[in-house]
Amino acid sequence: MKKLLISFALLNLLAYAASAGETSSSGNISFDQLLSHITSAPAETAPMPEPAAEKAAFAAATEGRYWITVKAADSHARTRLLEAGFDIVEINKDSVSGIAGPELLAALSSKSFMVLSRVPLAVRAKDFPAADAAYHNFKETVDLLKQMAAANPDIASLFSIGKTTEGRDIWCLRINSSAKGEAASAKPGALYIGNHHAREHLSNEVPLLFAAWLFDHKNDADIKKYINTLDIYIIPMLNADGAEYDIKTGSYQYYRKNMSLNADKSRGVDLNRNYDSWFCEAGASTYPGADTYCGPKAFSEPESQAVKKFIEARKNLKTHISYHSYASEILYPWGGSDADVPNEKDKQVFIKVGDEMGKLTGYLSHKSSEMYVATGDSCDWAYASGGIFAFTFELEGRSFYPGAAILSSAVAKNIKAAVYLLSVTDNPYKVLP
Ligand code: 0X9
Ligand code: ZN
Repeated sequence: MKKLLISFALLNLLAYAASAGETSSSGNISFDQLLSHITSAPAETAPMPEPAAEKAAFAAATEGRYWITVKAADSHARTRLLEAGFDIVEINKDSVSGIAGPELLAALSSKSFMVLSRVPLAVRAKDFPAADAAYHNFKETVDLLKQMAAANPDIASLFSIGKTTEGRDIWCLRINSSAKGEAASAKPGALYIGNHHAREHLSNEVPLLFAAWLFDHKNDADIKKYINTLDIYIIPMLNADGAEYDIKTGSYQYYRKNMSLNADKSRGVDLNRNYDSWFCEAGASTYPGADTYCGPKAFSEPESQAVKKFIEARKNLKTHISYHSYASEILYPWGGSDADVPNEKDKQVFIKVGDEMGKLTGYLSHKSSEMYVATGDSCDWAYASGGIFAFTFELEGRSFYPGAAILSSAVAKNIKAAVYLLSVTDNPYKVLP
């Protein structure tokens, strides 16, 4: 129902914009129009009262699951918790919080972790904002990508980098004034990926709306220069299967992983534990049912395989952001080891570029492993294998489902950081004194 209403609202918006002559000269729906659609919350997109069937589905999905807080004094304790299969969602001074079902609760207690509090998930969920129709599901994401590519044929192209577990295309929007599609380019490249994790829907919106903003601003002097001299790739929804599963019933499922069927018939591999960087050595679980399950082997998953092939085929890539949520943090390698990256110049670039993007977003920039050591993450692999200056952005919010009201400010500040990354992509070492 919601999806129909969104399409209707967007059609109305487009019709209005066209009649008022407000579409950009290219005929593209503009970034401002997308944002005003989000912020004005027209009557058609107002949340519908939850029907009984949806309430029942939500109750079933959350039954026996709790929002728990567990004592954990430092990053090492946090790593042990990840290894027990606990997906850390929030980090507090001496504790962490996240979601646990009965099996995990039993495992935590057998390993002597101290559970400080537990709140049934359904109770907590009632606090979440419901007016999220402005977020883009898979079809809406693909439609918008196609529309942007079609409206900007001189600088944009769209292609699939592979299929997900369930056979959806993993779409990549490329912005480059000369090379199109999968053609090689010698221009320095920047890569933005969203939605490794299913329920982190804001991490699709940020790169998607960044693309819309770039097209809107393609004639600004600095943006024009980046479009003419760089090779820009935006893959907003890597884990489309998981993202769709998370919203399928109309009620959020708190789902993190992809949709692989595991050997024990459980669902899903944590894609951000499946890359070949100290695979499954720390901060990941070998138990298939766990939220931090690393998979049977590195790159066992079609989604991480697609990213591997994509990056390995493009030696021109210099910079990268992988979007996640939520912590308001910018993280750089290593994440799989307490050590700093061994190359001192690279380390200084990570610190400087991270700090600059931190100033633009208000996020805290620091080494990934200071949050917790977790191996197999995409940015460690991208840096180790391709020398790419790869940053994990933990976007803002106070939950995985922060509501539509957060979109305009989160997107605006992250556009600044994403543009800053473009400004150093020609030569990231130029930030050094
Ligand atoms: O655990 C993750 O994959 C990321 N956090 S999230 O809540 N989005 O799941 C953080 C990845 C940071 N990388 C490491 N610490 N290795
Ligand atoms: Zn994530």
